[in-house]
Amino acid sequence: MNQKDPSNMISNNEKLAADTLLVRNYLACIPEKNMLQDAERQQYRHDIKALLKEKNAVLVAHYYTDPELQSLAEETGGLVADSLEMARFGRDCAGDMLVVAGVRFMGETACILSPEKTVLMPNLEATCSLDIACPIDKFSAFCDQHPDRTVVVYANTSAAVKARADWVVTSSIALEIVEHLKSNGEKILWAPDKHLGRYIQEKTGADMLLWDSACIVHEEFKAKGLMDMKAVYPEAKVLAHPESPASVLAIADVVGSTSQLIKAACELPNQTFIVATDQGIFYKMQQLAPEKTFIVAPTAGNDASCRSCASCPWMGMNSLQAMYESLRDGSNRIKVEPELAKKAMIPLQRMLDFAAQHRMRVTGKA
Ligand code: CIZ
Ligand code: SF4
Repeated sequence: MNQKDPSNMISNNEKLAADTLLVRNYLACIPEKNMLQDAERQQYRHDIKALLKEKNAVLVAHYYTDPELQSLAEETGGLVADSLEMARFGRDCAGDMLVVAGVRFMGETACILSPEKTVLMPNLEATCSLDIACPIDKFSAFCDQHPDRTVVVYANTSAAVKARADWVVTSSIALEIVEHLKSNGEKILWAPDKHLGRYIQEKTGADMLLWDSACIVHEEFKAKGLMDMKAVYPEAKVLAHPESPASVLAIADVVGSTSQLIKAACELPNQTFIVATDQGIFYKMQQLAPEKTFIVAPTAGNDASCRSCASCPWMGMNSLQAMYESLRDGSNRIKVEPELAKKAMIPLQRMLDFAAQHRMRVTGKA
């Protein structure tokens, strides 16, 4: 699919609207975390800790998940991180089982990198608007139309899409990888996030053909509201994830992946930050910089008129109760068919090798 093919855009948008509705309905049916009584929450936490131990399982949680799960991961020797670190840690940690609190592509990646481990997710329905908007059949046809281009896909894609790619990238390493490809004279086909793709294109000057889809959370940040908020907090720095629209990035003081934004929040001397990414990240920012103030960037709407209000509905499917049940029953096991996993491993491994070498170059440490 490309921008010039409106029929594809319509069908993808319809699918996305339907999926968003499905998620909203689903969330309406599960108990709200703040509706859990304190004693009930404590019981779940206690039981999850006991089950993790009993099953020799490690909990790996994304920065966008409920702080309740992030703290559980930390307290049990697991990890809270971005998708690149989650993948690396999951592969390298001892343990027979990984519990991935995040969205489906993260569970699939864990499964591909750690075929010997059992990988569970609290909810297998937790997907991502970017994954939904990049179905393998259309993506594959798009690649076939451009055989001269190196195919680079964002980690937020299905295992099948990864298997069709030359490179997988996450937002924390995308710029460096595209720079590298450009210096080799390669032309790029990029999917699926158009905002991140355009941002990288501008930064690197690489020849990139972009797939046309977006994250429903980041797309809702609006430049006008952000300008108004900056007027109220003139001392604040604006931190934005590159999945946000160009008009928002143009106002931001720092544009970066989740880990890069957390680093900026800690290192910059400012006291106040307006943050344009999923609110789950505030847990880690506040933990590392307790004396600072973090404010969520304004979104297009509020509550009922808002598709996400800076909270990913799919990340929100990771509840304490769902995690407890999946661990107790060994349910929601994520599997990737071995042949497909083998193919998807190639571009994933390329990214991990590149990241390790890059880290070596930058820090002198592997
Ligand atoms: O790669 C990830 O973890 C995501 C989805 C965002 C980011 O920038 O870290
Ligand atoms: Fe996907 Fe956006 Fe949710 Fe991340 S925040 S999982 S990119 S929909």
